Amino acid sequence: MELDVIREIDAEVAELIESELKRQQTTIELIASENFTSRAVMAACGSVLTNKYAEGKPYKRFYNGCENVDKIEEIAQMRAKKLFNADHANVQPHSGAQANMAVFLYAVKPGDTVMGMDLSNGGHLSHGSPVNFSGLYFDIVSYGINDNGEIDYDNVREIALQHKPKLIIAGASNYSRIIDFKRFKEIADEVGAYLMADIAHIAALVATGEHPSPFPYADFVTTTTHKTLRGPRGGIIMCKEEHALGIDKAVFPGIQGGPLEHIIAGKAVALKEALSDDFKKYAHQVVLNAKALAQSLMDEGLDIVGNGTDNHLMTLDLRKVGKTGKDVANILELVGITANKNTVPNDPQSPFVTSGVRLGSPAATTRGFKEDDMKEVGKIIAEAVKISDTKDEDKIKELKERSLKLCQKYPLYKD
Ligand code: DSN
Repeated sequence: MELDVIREIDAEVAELIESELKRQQTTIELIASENFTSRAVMAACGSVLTNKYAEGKPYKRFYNGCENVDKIEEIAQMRAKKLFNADHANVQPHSGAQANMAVFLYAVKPGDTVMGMDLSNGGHLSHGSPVNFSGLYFDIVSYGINDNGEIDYDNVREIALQHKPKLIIAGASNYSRIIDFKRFKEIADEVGAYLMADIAHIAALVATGEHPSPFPYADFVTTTTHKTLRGPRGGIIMCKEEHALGIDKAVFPGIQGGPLEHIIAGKAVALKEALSDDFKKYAHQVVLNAKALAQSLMDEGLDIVGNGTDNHLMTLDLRKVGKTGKDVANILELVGITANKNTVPNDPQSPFVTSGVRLGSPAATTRGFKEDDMKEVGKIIAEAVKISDTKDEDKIKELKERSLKLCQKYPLYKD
């Protein structure tokens, strides 16, 4: 229906959207940061709210005519606070990186020392990468993970004691173990640092009790809304009441102008969904499915960093089989599985090649996949790894049919 409306004006773009829909319907999505949001969320994002300017906060705007978006934004704030048990929520950040940037603007000054997880160890660009604002304007010290894929908290403490950061970031884009926020808080307190938890990846698990909450330990909690949380692309900052005013100012006018009220409406709808019992079951299944996939891959003789996972993701370590992440991610695409290459601890390959592939269960779980399906996915991946050099066409065809069969078992965006 929406496509017909677009097609009337722009057949070229309509065709590409249709083709993307088909790609999503017919491939197994294992990118750990992706998900399939509901039609209700998409409808909110595609609504008339896109027409409205609303700089400022609900009921304190710089534009008139905000009576509806005020209420919508307030609902989104209330739901975020309820879901995460937070004192304060700002739902305006356009993305997770923007949310992190606003915390930096509020909590530290250019040149101050900030400590985060190294990007190649599973951190995030906005946690101090030299090519990101965080690394360009702040003095960054990084911690990593050990060979078992775990944060070494004694080492984090040593680094913190040595460098006395003003802000410590606990959170990751590729970490498969439970994060000990209490331990991070003890370290932050010892050196007088603020603690920011970036729960972008594990948001749904935190919201449903599948992962311990960063509250009451963190001063600031940032998240995206589109990963495990299954909402529209965007960010949220939550914080203790004492920081509320400063964080709001950092978002606007600090780093953003007009909030995207259509996306905020999408966030409100997604947060309502996330408060449901069904979502609790979903988050639990996400973890069961990730564990089942990790086990299946290990049963097939492949290595997983840390020999398993406690959350929604894992990293396939290809060093033992002499393959690269780049080649394996590419062959997976040919057999109908989407994933991304990723470094493993002490990776001998460059970040453009890597020795690993990150795999996640959130999107497949939304489709309806259960443990047995993930077991079959593991088997398909293991077969694909074997042919990543030869690209045996018959085998590719066979594996692609097996992937498609799973997708057809769980139709997406059909009704
Ligand atoms: N790009 C996201 C991820 O894939 O984890 C992080 O922002």
